[in-house]
Amino acid sequence: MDAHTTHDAHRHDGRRVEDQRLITGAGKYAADWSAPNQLYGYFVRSDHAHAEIVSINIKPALAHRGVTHVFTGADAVAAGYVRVAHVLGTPGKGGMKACALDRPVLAHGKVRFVGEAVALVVAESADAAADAGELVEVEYRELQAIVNPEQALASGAPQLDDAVPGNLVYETETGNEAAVAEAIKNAAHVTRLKVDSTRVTPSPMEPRACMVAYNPAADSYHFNVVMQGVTTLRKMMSSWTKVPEDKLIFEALDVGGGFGQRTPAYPEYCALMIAAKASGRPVKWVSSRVESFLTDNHGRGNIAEGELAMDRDGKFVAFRLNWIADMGAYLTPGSAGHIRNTTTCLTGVYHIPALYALFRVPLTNTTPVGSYRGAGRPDIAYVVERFVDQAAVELGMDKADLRRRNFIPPNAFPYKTPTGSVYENADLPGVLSKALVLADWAGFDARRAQSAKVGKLRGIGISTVIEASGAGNAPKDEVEMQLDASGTVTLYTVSKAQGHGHETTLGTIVATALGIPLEKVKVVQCAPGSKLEGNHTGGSRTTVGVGSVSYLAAQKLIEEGKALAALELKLEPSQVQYAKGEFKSSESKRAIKLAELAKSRTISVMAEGKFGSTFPNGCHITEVEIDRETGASQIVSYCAVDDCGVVINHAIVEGQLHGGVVQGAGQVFGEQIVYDQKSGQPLSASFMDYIMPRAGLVPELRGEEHATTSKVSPLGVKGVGESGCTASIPSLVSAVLDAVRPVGVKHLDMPLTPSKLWQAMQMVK
Ligand code: MCN
Repeated sequence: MDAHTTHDAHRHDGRRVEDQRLITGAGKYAADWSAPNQLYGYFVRSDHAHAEIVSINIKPALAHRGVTHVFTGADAVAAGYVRVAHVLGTPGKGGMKACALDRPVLAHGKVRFVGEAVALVVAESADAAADAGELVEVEYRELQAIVNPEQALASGAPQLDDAVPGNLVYETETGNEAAVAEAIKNAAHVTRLKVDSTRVTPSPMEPRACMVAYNPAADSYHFNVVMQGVTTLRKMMSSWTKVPEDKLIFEALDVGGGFGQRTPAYPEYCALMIAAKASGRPVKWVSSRVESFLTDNHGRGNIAEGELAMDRDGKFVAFRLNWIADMGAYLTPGSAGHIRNTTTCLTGVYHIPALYALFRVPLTNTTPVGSYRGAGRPDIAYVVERFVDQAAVELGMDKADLRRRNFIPPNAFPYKTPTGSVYENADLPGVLSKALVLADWAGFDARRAQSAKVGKLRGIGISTVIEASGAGNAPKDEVEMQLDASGTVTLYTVSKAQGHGHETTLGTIVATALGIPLEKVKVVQCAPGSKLEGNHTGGSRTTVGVGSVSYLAAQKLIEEGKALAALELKLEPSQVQYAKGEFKSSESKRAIKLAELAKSRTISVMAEGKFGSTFPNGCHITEVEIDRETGASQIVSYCAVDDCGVVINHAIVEGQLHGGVVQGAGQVFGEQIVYDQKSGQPLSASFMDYIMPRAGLVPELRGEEHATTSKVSPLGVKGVGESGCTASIPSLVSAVLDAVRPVGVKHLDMPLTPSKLWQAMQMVK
């Protein structure tokens, strides 16, 4: 039976088993954890973008009622908590090593962005800690700040740190520069463009929170914290603090959104360790939303400029990019991902023989940038698709035709890209054709004319994208499966859902493989102290990785069960068959149920696997209407055709796409982190001035699946968690530009707010 049929045979009705708990307020999030005798932490934060710390006076704060301790950068340095791990480890251009600045968990000597933690006040109540925080006196000597990544790299820019010459943290390149230069010189047409994948903040619903308790007997630390899985967090915390990994124990039950931002270690967690150890009591901190804006890693923040060259027939011959990846004041573990994920799909879904890209990472006085839903994937898809759209306009060609003409043909898979990635499989023309029909591409002119009658500008947008899912940094993905006397199968993982419905989907994989009801499967994620290895939930890899090993574990349980049943039946294991929770043999009248096997002892099996990348892909076609009088846009049609391989749960996949699409639309139409260019002060640090998408932004999403089965996973699955984000951004920008192009607006960067569109239309009047 192939993977597809297996899953269709036992398809769950789509309802998520975790929802009853989550929507009735029975979830337990990080701030819900409390411990007897706990203290409360409050962080005093820098209000300067770049300054020397001349002095800190903590005495008035210490004297405040209820305050037990105040910690500063000196304590962080004394603890040795100064060097955060990052993974920009591969030598860059000319063998360059990344100039990663030390990052004490409480600023020491200097502050480098607004919001950086300077002191931790610990008190008997959260209010006392916050009030005393106001009494910490920090004297700063302000230094010139740079928040604009291009200005940071410009010649003559002020040097932000002696350790980072020219403010260039890292530079790397890929491809063949000479071949590209030659191809561009000889090309029939060259499209030139500069696009900005704007800096945004992921904004999960649940703000960061962390409670740390120190156990002196074991010299260990227990964390209740928002997270996306244990492995990356534990490694980073250990490397920052030098506390061995097995002394760091993490616990979370529910997590209210992560989007990559909840993966890494943050300085606050390490500072709380200092406090918990010094006070001998658990210390709890819950972030405010303003702190989230200032200190949770931001996302995107890329500027790309380049050329796409083509021959007389519109066939792409070369692509050159000059890419600036703003990673802020300090590197984060997500920093490398931004470049790696971008490079993996640098030519998108197209066959482009010659390629060269230069990536530069500047030092700026801004919040660090980390992974955000796609972590480089939406950025490169956006850039490539903008180039292709612009080329179609310049050549006077249909946007869909130009894409089809340049697609990697189905028979070229597995396809090795110029950067060395191997795309496993895809049916790009099939996906496109399905989407064109679904969206009634051919009927657009009539709809545009209809909109014009009511004074609206209508535009159609398209994106055809591919991205990597699966793989991961962990040496392997591992799960444990236990069968108990009640017949319940419990699956243990070290990945952690943040709203994805893994209790349902991983449970479904196991229930399907064992032929038992989903109610008989329990999924336990990140049990404290678990010794399992595995990737965190991110990179849309949980289904490919953890899902696949869960399936393998079920197969092992069946094999082990056959051996045990054979003993009971006095037969050979090969004489025993298994189906739907029962072991039977034609040699015996007796059937043994799973539960019976475990009546005297819990049966446990482990499974592991290492999975490579799978490549989900899709085509999203969107239509917008723009009001000429106000510049307001409305999405009037959203059609998505996606290939995420075999689907485990159709409702969850649709939900994932919808969520991703809305996040993409948020970036396109409103979200943007803005800094004052002179002072470096953030100007969008609350939902008053940071425009989150509202429920009405994206109308009904019409979607269809177009699966090609992955061979990387025994389940045939590819990831889907980031697909909506990756495809929506280029498609929606394409639609808006298509709408305003007839009135003379040729190019705009996100966010496409009403005022920006209105102003652009006024300028060309
Ligand atoms: N799925 C499926 N069939 C497939 C592929 C996936 O049924 N062929 C299901 C999965 O089993 C899972 C969900 O869809 O329940 C997403 O699966 P997958 O693509 O494997 O991605 P991950 O579970 O690893 O999730 C990570 C991905 C990323 S990288 C971000 S960021 C993101 C996202 O998912 N953050 C999210 N979706 C999110 N959804 C919520 N609610 N909250 C977040 O923080």
